[in-house]
Amino acid sequence: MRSILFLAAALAASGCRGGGGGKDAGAGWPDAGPDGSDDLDASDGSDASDGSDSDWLGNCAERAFSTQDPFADCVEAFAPAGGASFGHDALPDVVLGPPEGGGEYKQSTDVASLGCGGSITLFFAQPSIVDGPGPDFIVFENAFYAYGSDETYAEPAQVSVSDDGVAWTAFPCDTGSGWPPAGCAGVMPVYSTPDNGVDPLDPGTAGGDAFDLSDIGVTSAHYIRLDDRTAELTGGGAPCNGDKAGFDLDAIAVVNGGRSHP
Ligand SMILES: [Ca+2]
Ligand SMILES: [Ca+2]
Ligand SMILES: [Ca+2]
Repeated sequence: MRSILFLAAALAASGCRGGGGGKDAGAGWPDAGPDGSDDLDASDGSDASDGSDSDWLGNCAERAFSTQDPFADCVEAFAPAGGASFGHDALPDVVLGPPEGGGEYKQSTDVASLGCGGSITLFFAQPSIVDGPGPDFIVFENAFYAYGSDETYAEPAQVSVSDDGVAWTAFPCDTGSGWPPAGCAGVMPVYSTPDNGVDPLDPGTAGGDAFDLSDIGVTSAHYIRLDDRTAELTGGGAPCNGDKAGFDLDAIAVVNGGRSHP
C-alpha cells in the first residue's frame, strides 16, 4: 500500500509540475531534483538512491543498523500528497543523517517534500529518543526569512511520537495562531550544516524546531511522524502547488538519546 501511494504521487507529480510562487519559487529552487549523489551512508547499507525501489521503506524495527549516529535511521512510512515529488528520488538518505541548513535567508535543497496533507514517519534505532533535560529532538525543515521580514516562509507539520509505532502522542500544532504557528515543525531556519561546524544537536544554535517529550508526558520514542499542515496556515495556494509543495524534511536530530532498540 505504501509503495502504491508513493507511485501514485510520483505519477501525479509528473503531470502537475509548475505552479510555484511563494516560498519555493521565490528562493530559486532548481527545477530538477537533487542529483541523487549523497555523502551520507544508507543506514541499512542498501542502495536506496532509486526512489522507485522501496526496499528501504517500512519494517524499520526489524532491520539491522550499522550506524549509531544521532539522526533518523529509517523511513517507516511515506505518504506524500498533492503532486509533491521533490527529493523523493533521493530517499531515504535525503532525510537521514545531519541537516544541511542554508541559514537565515536560504533554504536547504537536501529535503523531501511532503505535499499539503502528506506525511512521513521516521524510525530511530540507536540511540532512540528519551526525555532528558530540555529539548529532546530537533526537526529541520527549510524555512527561511524573506529579506525585510521578521517572519519565515513556514510550511508547518504537526509532530507526533511513538515508542512502538502503534500508540502515538502528538505535540499540539496551532496553525491558527498566526506566525509563528505554535508547536509546529517547519517554522525556523536551519543554521547547522556539515561544512560549518555548527552543532546539529545544540537546540540553541542549530536552528530548526526543537521538541521536549516532557511537554506531552512521553518518556521515550523510537518513531517520529510529521503530518503536513501547510494548507491550514496558508489557505492552500502557491505553497500547496508544484513538486515542492508543503513541508520539506531535511533531517531530525536526537538531542537526548538513550537506549538501543531491543
Ligand atoms: Ca526533555
Ligand atoms: Ca515546500
Ligand atoms: Ca537532508
